[in-house]
Amino acid sequence: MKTMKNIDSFTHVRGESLFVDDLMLRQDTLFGLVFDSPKAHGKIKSVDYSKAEALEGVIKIFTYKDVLGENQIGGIIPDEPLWAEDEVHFWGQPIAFIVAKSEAIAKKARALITIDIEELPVITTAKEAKEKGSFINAPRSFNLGNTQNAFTECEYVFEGETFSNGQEHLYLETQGCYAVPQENGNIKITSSTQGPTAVQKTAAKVLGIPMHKIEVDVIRLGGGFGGKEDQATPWAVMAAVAVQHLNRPVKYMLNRHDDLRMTGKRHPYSSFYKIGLTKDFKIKAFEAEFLQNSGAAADLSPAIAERTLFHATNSYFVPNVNTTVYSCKTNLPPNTAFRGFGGPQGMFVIESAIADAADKIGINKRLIQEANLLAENDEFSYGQIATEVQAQNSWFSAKEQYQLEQLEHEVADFNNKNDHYKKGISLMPIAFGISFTNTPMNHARALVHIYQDGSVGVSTGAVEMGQSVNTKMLQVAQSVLGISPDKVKLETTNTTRVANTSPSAASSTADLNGKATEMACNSLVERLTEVAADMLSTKKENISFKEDAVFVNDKKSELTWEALITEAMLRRVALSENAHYATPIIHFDKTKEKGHPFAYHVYGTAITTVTVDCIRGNYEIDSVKIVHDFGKSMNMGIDLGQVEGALAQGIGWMTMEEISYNNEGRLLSNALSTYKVPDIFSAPKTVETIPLKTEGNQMAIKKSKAVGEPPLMYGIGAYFAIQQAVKAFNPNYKLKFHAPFTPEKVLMGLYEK
Ligand code: LUZ
Ligand code: MOS
Repeated sequence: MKTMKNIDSFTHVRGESLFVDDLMLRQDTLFGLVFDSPKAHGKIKSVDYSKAEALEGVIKIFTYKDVLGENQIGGIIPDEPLWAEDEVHFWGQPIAFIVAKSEAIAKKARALITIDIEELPVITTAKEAKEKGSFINAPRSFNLGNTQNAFTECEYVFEGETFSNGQEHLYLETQGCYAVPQENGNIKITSSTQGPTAVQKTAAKVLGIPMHKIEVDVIRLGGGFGGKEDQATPWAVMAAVAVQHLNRPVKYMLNRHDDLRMTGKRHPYSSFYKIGLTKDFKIKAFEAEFLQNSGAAADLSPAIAERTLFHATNSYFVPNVNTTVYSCKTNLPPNTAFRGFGGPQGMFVIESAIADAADKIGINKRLIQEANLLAENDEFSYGQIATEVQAQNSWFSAKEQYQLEQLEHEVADFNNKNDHYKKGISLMPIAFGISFTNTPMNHARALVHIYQDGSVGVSTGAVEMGQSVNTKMLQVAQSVLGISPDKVKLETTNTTRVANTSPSAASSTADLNGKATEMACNSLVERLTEVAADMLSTKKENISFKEDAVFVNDKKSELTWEALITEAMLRRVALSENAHYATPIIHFDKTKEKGHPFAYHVYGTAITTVTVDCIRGNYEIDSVKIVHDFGKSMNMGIDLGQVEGALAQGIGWMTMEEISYNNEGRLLSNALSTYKVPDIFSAPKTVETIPLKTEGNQMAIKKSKAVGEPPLMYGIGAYFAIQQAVKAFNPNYKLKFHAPFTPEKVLMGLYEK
């Protein structure tokens, strides 16, 4: 397999790639630091800044009083102040922004601030919030058929409860920004954000100035995973406020502790399900109530809640569905986007319901899964008709290519022969919808310049965050123009070159920005074709561009790319092009909760095998064997990296990453000593990925398929494989659906009576 390397790999391995923290600073640069709430809920009686302000080197301490525009950063719902005014709603909520001559001074100053808070009752769980009627917005429901009637016709009906915990993004690069004053009150912000336009728009609103006065530039991110879709914004805006007042550059990089404490995470969910099956194991009806722990402000919670409903039946066809989600307002930091965006939380519930049903009926879970896989023209609960479905294809090809029955045999055999180690095996199918569920967000633009020496610069709205989107954009430009990769450069993501962008999110960045790049390059090709046809005295239809040259009737001519560009310049042909792409077909009607929100779905199946140490309760993931629908992958190396990375992240979420807040709303897992993420020892011993042979999708770039988020949900398989192993050791174990399945919980399950 030979694919183009990530174009950043050379500078990455040499440590030369630039991130916010690597920027050369202007000499007069100042350093910011947030003073945040030491309580989860209360009224601010007083704050004493006098000692901090008196400290040598402290320039100014900013609060909501210094906001000249609106003290408001809420994206979907305006319910979040940049700085707290008279109340605090979560531990870690920003109250003030200290600007000093050095980070060390700012830190010293922070310790000198005293605050008096009159404490109010703290809610940390979604269930408690629901009991108290504390919600972000109205609940949403997706319905299909009639579940009440359907349950009466079912042979089996089971009900139960699940919980899945939050997850820390743990991007290698913490949140940060550098804001620099320009002339006339303009400000340039370099930010580690997935959403440059969100930063620009929010900064303009808070500062009370037009958007054109704010330029946001993004070089690349050291990881985002959703954590920088919305939550890169406040730090950048605070720095911009300081620049507005001081007319000096301000830098703010969060240290890891501050980042962990002050930022939101994946949403924990408490859920209830009711599943009804016929005697041949068809899921006839499914009901679920999802309680999303949204935290103290909306952030992206309503959109995430919506995606939970979209994925509540995973890759199964269920004719009668009734699902409701509540965004529950609690006193935790506002939870936010995280790879999968509520989808994984939804899928965990139906997989739990199926496991529960299988256990109680006394059959293998996979028999129920297999009996219900989506087929062509099946209807999702939200009205979209499934087409080009690969649910059964991926399932059965995983079964065959990995010889599932043999694997199951080996597990059973191992379990017969071993008393203190037990193995478990599970299958995890996925179907993940591609597009922002909020239809108006599905657009992107690209700006392509051909310079007069034939080299090319490409700007798009895509943010490079390690997913290699820039490499894919380069491949698009280079292949459409028929030139070698080294002729193309990807520019930074900048709001002055590509405006009004949607964040790089929803697995859609390469599709949306790639299509725009393709369109811009096609327009350039069209124009250059005319020049070439004229120069070579042939018809336009005979011309094509390949190998840095002009081809006539598929034969290389004398005319090189460079010579063509030189001539095009002399003829005053425009060598720049801007293109706009908006995903066709998709639509959604929220008043009916029906429509066709997704351009397409990504499918796949993973087989996970684990070994549990039944003395200690710890476990190893032996192998994960995947059949994944890449479409016609543009770059297999990059796409395999996405599958493996997402899988590791999914396994971490399901098995070991345990976010913990105490009853007062204080984050206990506030360091990597108390928050365990997968390392090389907890990674699966082997991961195999076989690409499903499919046509690919027209709606995706170059008939590939989006790959960023879908494979995360393969990690859910680890939960159920461990559960099987526990059950093999202890037949009395009652299935619980409470993720992560940590070694402590495994141990309790192994010895439960
Ligand atoms: N972000 C967003 C997302 O704003 N809308 C979405 O539908 C979405 N889906 C996945 C990940 N991020
Ligand atoms: Mo997202 S969860 O920023 O794709």
